Amino acid sequence: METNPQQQPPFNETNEDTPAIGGGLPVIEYWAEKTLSPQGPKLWKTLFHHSACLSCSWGTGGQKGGFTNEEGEKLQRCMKSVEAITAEIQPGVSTHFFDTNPIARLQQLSSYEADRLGRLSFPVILRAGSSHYERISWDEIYSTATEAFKRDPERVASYSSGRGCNEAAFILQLMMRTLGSNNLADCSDLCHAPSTTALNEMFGTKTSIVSLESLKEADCVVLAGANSPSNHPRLMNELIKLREKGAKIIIINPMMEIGLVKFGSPAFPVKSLIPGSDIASLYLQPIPGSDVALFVGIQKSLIAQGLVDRSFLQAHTEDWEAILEQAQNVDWETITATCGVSRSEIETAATIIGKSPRVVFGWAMGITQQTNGVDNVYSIANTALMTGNAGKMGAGVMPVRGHSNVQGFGSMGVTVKLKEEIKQALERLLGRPLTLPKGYHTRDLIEAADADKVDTLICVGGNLYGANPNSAQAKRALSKIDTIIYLATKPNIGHFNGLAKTNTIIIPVFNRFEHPYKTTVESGNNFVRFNDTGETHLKGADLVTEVEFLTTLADRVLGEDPIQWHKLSDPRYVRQLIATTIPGYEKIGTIDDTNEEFTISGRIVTTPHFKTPSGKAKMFVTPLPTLTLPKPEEFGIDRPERGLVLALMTGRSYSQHNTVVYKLGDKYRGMPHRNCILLNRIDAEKIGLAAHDRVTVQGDAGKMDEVEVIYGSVREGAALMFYPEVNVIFTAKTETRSGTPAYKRVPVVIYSSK
Ligand SMILES: Nc1nc2c(c(=O)[nH]1)N[C@H]1C(S)=C(S)[C@@H](COP(=O)(O)OP(=O)(O)OC[C@H]3O[C@@H](n4cnc5c(=O)[nH]c(N)nc54)[C@H](O)[C@@H]3O)O[C@H]1N2
Ligand SMILES: Nc1nc2c(c(=O)[nH]1)N[C@H]1C(S)=C(S)[C@@H](COP(=O)(O)OP(=O)(O)OC[C@H]3O[C@@H](n4cnc5c(=O)[nH]c(N)nc54)[C@H](O)[C@@H]3O)O[C@H]1N2
Ligand SMILES: [Mo]
Repeated sequence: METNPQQQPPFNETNEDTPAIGGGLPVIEYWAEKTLSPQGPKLWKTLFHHSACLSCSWGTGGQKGGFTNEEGEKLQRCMKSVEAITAEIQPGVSTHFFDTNPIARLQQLSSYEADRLGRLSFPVILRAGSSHYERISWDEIYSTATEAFKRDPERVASYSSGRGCNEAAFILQLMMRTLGSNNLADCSDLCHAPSTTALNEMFGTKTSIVSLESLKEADCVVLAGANSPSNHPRLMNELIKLREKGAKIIIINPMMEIGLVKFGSPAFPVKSLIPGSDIASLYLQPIPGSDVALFVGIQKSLIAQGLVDRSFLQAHTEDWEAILEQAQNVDWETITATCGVSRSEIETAATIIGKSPRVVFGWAMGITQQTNGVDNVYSIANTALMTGNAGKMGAGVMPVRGHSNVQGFGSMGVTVKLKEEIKQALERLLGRPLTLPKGYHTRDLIEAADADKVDTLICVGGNLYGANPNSAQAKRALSKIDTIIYLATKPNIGHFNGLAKTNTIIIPVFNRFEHPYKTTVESGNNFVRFNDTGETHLKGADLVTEVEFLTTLADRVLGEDPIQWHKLSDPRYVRQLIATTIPGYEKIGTIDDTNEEFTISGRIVTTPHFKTPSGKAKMFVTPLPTLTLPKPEEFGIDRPERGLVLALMTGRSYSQHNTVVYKLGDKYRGMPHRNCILLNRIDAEKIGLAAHDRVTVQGDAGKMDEVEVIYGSVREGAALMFYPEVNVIFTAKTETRSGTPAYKRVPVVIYSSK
């Protein structure tokens, strides 16, 4: 067990390269640089295009164009939007590029370099034994793909990443299920699956129960395990406005992220941009992976302070007695030793939460990417329920989602855990019962492929290779699959390292703002946006839409009976099917006539009646984790006495979107390039390291050398590195109920490279 903190938090010592606030002038400078560049006019046009932002799920794009959010508020485009669009409006990869660059050379490209190659604009294939990707005709693509999809359905799989549209997602799952496959792996398996699992059991719904409108009424927001200044910058505008109204913000994060302390928002140019606005009222820095202990501590203190809403628990929840009993019985010593946060700080948090009339609890990857991710979410929701903070305006539980349409993919049924209601609707559509095999989620897919159980894989976006832990295993597993088809807008390291045994095909697709027809996506706040048509800047490019590719393939593989796939190439018709299949999506059936974007019905809960069979929220006891780390000698290193073991949190830098790197450095953490490890000065000094020294960082699957030591405001015993590069060094443990890897508590040993 890790012991109580040797040093008292806050662990707020930063390095000389860290700015005083998050956001601020660099954001405007970046805007200016990009919008005044030769690509500027195209960028501006896209920024005003009426479509959901490509970056995160905190949705933009109301009725009035690309700059408004779901509440119709203006100036809702952040720098991440500019970054994402800039990457999409790059010139096309030249025809000769693939002819002149063998795959061996392409495999040397970094994630940053792969993205800089430009947009994919014609389909290519890498055949077994060939050294080069080469252009391929559509005829050959469809005949190869059709053969591949006629294999045993249990050996056919898909993976998807939440950038596509709802219409493509719906067709993907319909095609797979009509085939008889339930192998619908999705990036959400690596992401918010623990939230989906826990919320479904507790509230009978898999998504946030808080709307943007409701968030604005909160008196307190608890934000755990989320680096929102980077990853959901427009959530910061809400936090700024809430603090100004007098609301309290409690941040829970082992790393003191500068933008969560003070954030300068361009949306408020005078009052906030330069001085920065205060964000955190209270900043707690737990040991990575220990949030359950922290929340149980808060619950214990709520009981002691008489701040539990017992009448709410009695009237609207089930099994609440067991949760109170657990909190009462576990002793403070265990709680503080597990989470490393002092009792007085935990009590302060409890007082703020218990005395605030309306509290919203939000969280992201620091909570879900843990071996006990589902328990983490339970413990947060238990705390909300104990204080009556669910089922009213201004309160509730709010997973802060990832990709801009990841939630839409889940709603459309792209999941191995299909809702019974959708299953029945699909059966009506097919006119026959559906027997669904268990299905591979993302980690199971890699394991199955590695065990030679997969013949065919279609990847609708994403970077399956780069997103998974243990890159060597991912590469080996994918190489055992006969045919892999990648649908993508831009090349990435997965296209060069995630190669199939026989045929690897890359198909270039239109992105969201280029589609020749309208599409829809769903935000993390359960709002459905209706994206306008657009056009691509790629002259003479041979692109296809995901909808067209999938319907053509399904038509060839499955024929006309019972589904006339060619009819599904009309997205209006797909929307009508969605309206009758997907609960809460009724309004999509008429959206082409009404143009009315909408909030999905039944998702936002503002009265304490939940979608569980009893109508009550169900609570779950959350065992405290036992957090151990191996000893340096267990890593098998030469001189263990020189080694220091740390709990490594792996995640995103300021300038990347998942596996796609836009800029090499992270200026808000003072990390100048990708090959850095951020740790506490006290830890570094334990093994005689100084800032900027070079170390080897070793996990259970590999090591990285010459990693630069950067001091930062992370708690002692923890460290931070960037993915996808770091995925080379570890085999993550997987949360058993959700399948999500524990990317945020990776045991590593570091030692000097000298
Ligand atoms: N610009 C940009 N936007 C994005 C993305 C992107 O890559 N770039 N990715 C999108 C996607 S798919 C997702 S899922 C989201 C990701 O959004 P986040 O979840 O904000 O992203 P991460 O970088 O994974 O960082 C999570 C935070 O968790 C903290 N943390 C780590 N371990 C723990 C712990 O044990 N407890 C607690 N309480 N905190 C911990 C880390 O210090 C870090 O601040 O963002 C989405 N939006
Ligand atoms: N170590 C570590 N690993 C992690 C994480 C972590 O925190 N730490 N986070 C995990 C999380 S939360 C996630 S969500 C996954 C992300 O995993 P993925 O979603 O698989 O990866 P991305 O990097 O988002 O995929 C980017 C690619 O999508 C393609 N693309 C972009 N737009 C479109 C489009 O409109 N259509 C199509 N067809 N393709 C498009 C482009 O080719 C681009 O290169 O990574 C996971 N892996
Ligand atoms: Mo994600």
